[in-house]
Order: sequence, then C-alpha cells, then structure tokens
Amino acid sequence: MMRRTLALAVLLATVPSLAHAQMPAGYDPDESHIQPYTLLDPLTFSDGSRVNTAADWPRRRTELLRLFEQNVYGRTPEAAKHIPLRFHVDEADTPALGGKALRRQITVYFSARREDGPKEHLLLYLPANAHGPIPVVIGLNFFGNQTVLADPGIRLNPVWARAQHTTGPAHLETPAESTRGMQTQEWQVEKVLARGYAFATIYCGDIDPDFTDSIQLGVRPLFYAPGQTAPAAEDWGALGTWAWGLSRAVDYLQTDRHVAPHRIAVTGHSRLGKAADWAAAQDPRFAIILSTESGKAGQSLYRRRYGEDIRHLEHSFPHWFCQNYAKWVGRETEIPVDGNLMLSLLAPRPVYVASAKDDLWSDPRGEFLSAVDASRVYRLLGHQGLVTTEFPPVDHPVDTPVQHDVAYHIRTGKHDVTAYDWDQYLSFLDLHWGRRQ
Ligand code: GTR
Repeated sequence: MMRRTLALAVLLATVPSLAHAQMPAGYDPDESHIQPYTLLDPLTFSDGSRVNTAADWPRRRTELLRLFEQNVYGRTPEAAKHIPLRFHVDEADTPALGGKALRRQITVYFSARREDGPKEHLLLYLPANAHGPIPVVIGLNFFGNQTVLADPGIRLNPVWARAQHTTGPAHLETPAESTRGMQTQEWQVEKVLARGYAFATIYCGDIDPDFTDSIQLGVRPLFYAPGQTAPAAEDWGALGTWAWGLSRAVDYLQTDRHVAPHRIAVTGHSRLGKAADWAAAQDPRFAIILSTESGKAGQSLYRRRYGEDIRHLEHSFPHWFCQNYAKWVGRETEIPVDGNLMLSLLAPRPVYVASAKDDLWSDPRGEFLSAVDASRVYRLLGHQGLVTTEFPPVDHPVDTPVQHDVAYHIRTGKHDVTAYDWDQYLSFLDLHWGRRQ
C-alpha cells in the first residue's frame, strides 16, 4: 500500500508522509532512554485544587478545552459555529456496489447564498438492506472521496494539486480516474456496510488544504475580523478547521432521516485522527471515537519525549496549529496539555485508541498510557475505563466480554489503517450499539 500511497501523494501532491517504520535520524528509538516524567493530571484544576466528583468535571473540562485552544489548535470562531449552511443533495439514494448500498452525495455550502465560496462534498453510503435509522461512521480522507472505494459513481470533485517539491501556486484539479479506490484498504467501506453501518467521508482539502501556505485557500479567511490578513495567536489552524468541517457534516447527517442522529462515530488516521479527536472534544454529537495512530498532538504523550516532538510538528506542519503552538518547541514537559487530557475530553463517550507496532514515531506506548490515565476520568464519571494498566501483546486488543468504554490495541505493522483495525472498530460499535448483522 505504501507504494500506492506514495504514487498518489505525488499525483495529488498533498501529503508527504514520513517513514514511520523507523525513527528519523536524530530521534532515539530506545525506550529505555526515556527520561523520567510526570503526567499532567486531568483531575486537578490549573489552580491546584482537586476534581473530586463528577459534578466538578464540567468546569475542569471547560478549562481543558480552553488550554487546547490557546496552545495547540486555536479557537473555532464563534461565527463559524453559527454559519448558515446550505445542503444540496447532488445525488440521492443511487443503488451502488452491486446493490449492496445506496449512495448519496451532498454538497455542504458554507454560505446560504454563495456557491463559489468554500464548501465540502460529503459522500454517504447506506447499507441497502438496513432498516430504521442507521448508525454511521464518518471520517475525513486525505486524497479525495473517490479514493475510498473504486465506485465509478463517486463524483470526481476537485482536489489540491501541487508538485511536492515545487513552490508553484497550489491549484485545484479534477482527480484522475486512476485514483478511484486507491485507499480501499485503508477505508474498508464494504466491510463497514456489510456490518450494517452507514459510511460517510469528506476530503479534508475541501475545508483547508494541507499546505504550509494554504491559509488563503481554505475557510479561515471567511472568519477574519475586518482588516485582518493573517491569523492571530489563538486563531485556529488546519486541524481546527478540519474538526469544524466534520461537525458541519454532522449538521447535515442529523437532518437525514436514514441516519441515526445520536449514533454518529468519528474516525481518523494520523493528522486526521488528531482532527477527529479535536472534533469530538468540541462536539458531543460524536458519540463514539475510533482513532488510529493520532500520535503527538493527538492522543500520544508529549511528556514521554519519544517519537515525534513539537519541534518537528511545528517545523513541518505549522499550518495545522495556532500560532501559539510555536512557543512550546523544545518544551514538551511544560506545554499545559497532553494526550491524556485530550482523551479525558472524550470521556465518558466510548473511545477506541489504536496503535501499530512499527509506528514508533507516534509512540504506541504513549498512546496506551494516555488511555490508562484518562480512564480515571471515565471512572469518575461512572464509566468503565481501560481494563488493564499492562501494555498488551501485539494483536491482542484490550477487551472484555462486558461493555467497556476505553479500548486499545497495538497491531502488527506500520503507520496505516488496516482491515484488522476496522474489524476491532466494528466490534466495538456492535458492543455499544448492539450487533446489526
Ligand atoms: C507525519 C506526522 C504525524 C502524522 C502523520 C500523518 O509525518 O509527523 O504527526 O500526523 O504525518 O498525518 O500522516
């Protein structure tokens, strides 16, 4: 898949992904060299007082959201939360996938009047044989809706094209037919549908392109103050806009009578896992979170100082973050947020944290330890957190026959999303929402 993904990256020129299999030069892969560290405590307020009861939690939660806004993702503009949207159903309920699904395609216009401004294209499949309102899994994709499945009916909406190593202007291009289904393995749409779930996706570049100098091309200028030409210290970065775009898709989904409005699960891989986490942190309508290798600035722990660091994130992807994030370069033990606090913001909703053995760059054990620590919040709120504090063997999901709210696995292989990940996710959804097929 790696070769195909790279070919696609060259074609569509969006995402140069690091070789996660080994650590890049200058990063120590030996975990025994990790310096001792102390985690931030989700159950202690910034003023040092304790979160003693579930009744104290909303106040601490508000404090944490604010810290993430100020220091990492930036603030979602108030105006963006209330923007009048317009939904246009471009295609309604067309039989697809040999009769196994119905396909709908919807344009979400971020303006009630203008068609030429930013908009996102939502692709939705409903399992053909399902009855009643159907739970849905939604996720942002990296390269365009047509890449998630080789279905000739998926519209070839424009994607950002830019040769990886040039500085020429970015432009939108109609993707080639050959890009259809190039991420089939990563998305496993047919598996999702076969298990009785609906599937929805949006191309992240519809909202904000994934380039360092992309700001003018995405949604951010829509919300500038009069006279503003560049982001202020706490203005949102691309991750914030992507999270917002996911919520706008939920605005549509909740109007669709085929979709179960309170059974919307969000998923995402890597940077789009970070975006999914942040979306769910801000928007309680995401009822279950399935997050794959979201790594640092996602669910992993800065404080372990293992794998990717803030210096790398800020240097390579400054456009993902608010301007303030740059302050924390080299200061992983001082930044006032961390992966365990992100997972705490998801509590008490069911969350599945997934790592891969060769994805050292994301720090799998950091992802696990975050889940262990955030489980204290789940317990405070009367839910069941992760059922073990011991790092599980590879390919042994931390699971119990009883319902649990925090799940984890580390699987064989590299930084990726695989059928194995989806099998666990779908079982987790079955566990919480009842088996559908
Ligand atoms: C990496 C980056 C990670 C992760 C990943 C991805 O290069 O260092 O933080 O987000 O890209 O999104 O593929």
